[in-house]
Amino acid sequence: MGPKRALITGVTGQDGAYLSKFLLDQGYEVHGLLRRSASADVINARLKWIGVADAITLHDGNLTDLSGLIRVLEAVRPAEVYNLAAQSFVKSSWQQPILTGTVTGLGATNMLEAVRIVCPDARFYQASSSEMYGLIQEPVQSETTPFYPRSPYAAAKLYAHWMTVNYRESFGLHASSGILFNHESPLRGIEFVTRKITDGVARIKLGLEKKLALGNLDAKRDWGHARDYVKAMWLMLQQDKPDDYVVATGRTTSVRDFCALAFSHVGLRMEDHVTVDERYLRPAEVDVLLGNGTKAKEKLGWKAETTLEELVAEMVEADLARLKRHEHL
Ligand code: NDP
Ligand code: GDR
Repeated sequence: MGPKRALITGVTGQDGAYLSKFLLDQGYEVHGLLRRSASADVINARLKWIGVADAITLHDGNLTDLSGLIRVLEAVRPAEVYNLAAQSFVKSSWQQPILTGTVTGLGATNMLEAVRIVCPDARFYQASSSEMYGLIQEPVQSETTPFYPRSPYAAAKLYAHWMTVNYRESFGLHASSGILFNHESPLRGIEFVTRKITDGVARIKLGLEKKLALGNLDAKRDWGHARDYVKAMWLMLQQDKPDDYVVATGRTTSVRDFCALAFSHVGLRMEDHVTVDERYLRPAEVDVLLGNGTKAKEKLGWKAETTLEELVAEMVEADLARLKRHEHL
């Protein structure tokens, strides 16, 4: 018997890079779905940064194209499928609600269908999100907290989440849904607030910029490190029974406090540099998220290993190093 084979959709994203590295370290043969782009030179930048670009096999495909997904699954025959691909930027989802619904929502159904048709014994992971809690119905959110999505993105994720549950219950798929709270890293997309802040701090420290314009500084998020969170995804698929799990740190922090931490890491004060620009406000906001990860701790033996302070330091240092090398990611 050869090594276990995994297929990751969204392999070129933040989590795709960390999960690829994690699975390769576990001895897996890793395959990824690659959405074709004219900018082929930058598309696997994260995989290169983390050092796995040459170790994984990429297959052309798109979540919106069921027949292509079927062909990829027929070629790979994976034991585990991680569905990480999505239009994942909440703010863009108001500008592109139909695309977001098609990729983030129906795309997951396409993947479930492809698995059901080609390899129904494969284990399936769906990247669900704390955004599904939206206008929170309980101060601390667990697997039993009712959902209240507040964006086209969150509504699409909720549909994908319930389809995952539905395919598990209807067809007996080993399909699990990880309700992951925000997780960040040096590989976070530049448009998300944490990376925008650490990149901005590094630019200001190096004298490349003077100001950093942000939106709602009062929003609070439960922020962890992507490196820790991909391990939880894998642990879910190692369980005898598929299930849904909240993955969170149990600590919530405002954008303002995250920002203050990042500026103080380089000896600067955020008050001297941060401005508020209403272009970055959203039509509807998710004010606060805070996860209860007790089930993941008890059943998976998982807990966050990186503190917020360590995360901020790692991200700021990575952006300083990247800018000094004139590299962009
Ligand atoms: P990213 O935005 O970094 O990555 C998204 C990935 O999806 C990219 O590889 C992107 O490809 C791919 N993709 C987008 N559209 C398509 C498509 N039509 N067909 C195939 N691939 C496509 O997200 P993250 O790594 O941060 O997150 C991974 C998943 O987890 C996402 O589903 C996200 O919504 C979800 N999630 C993330 C959380 C977080 O805090 N990071 C928390 C909870 C859930 P390309 O590189 O070509 O753009
Ligand atoms: P989020 O992440 O919407 O939680 O979704 P994001 O970092 O975009 O926003 C977090 C909070 O910060 C506030 N904010 C700003 N956000 C951005 N992007 N830019 C700004 O300038 C800014 N200023 C303040 C936002 O209003 C918001 O309250 C992420 C994504 O990874 C989703 O795919 C994932 O599902 C959830 O996390 C969990």
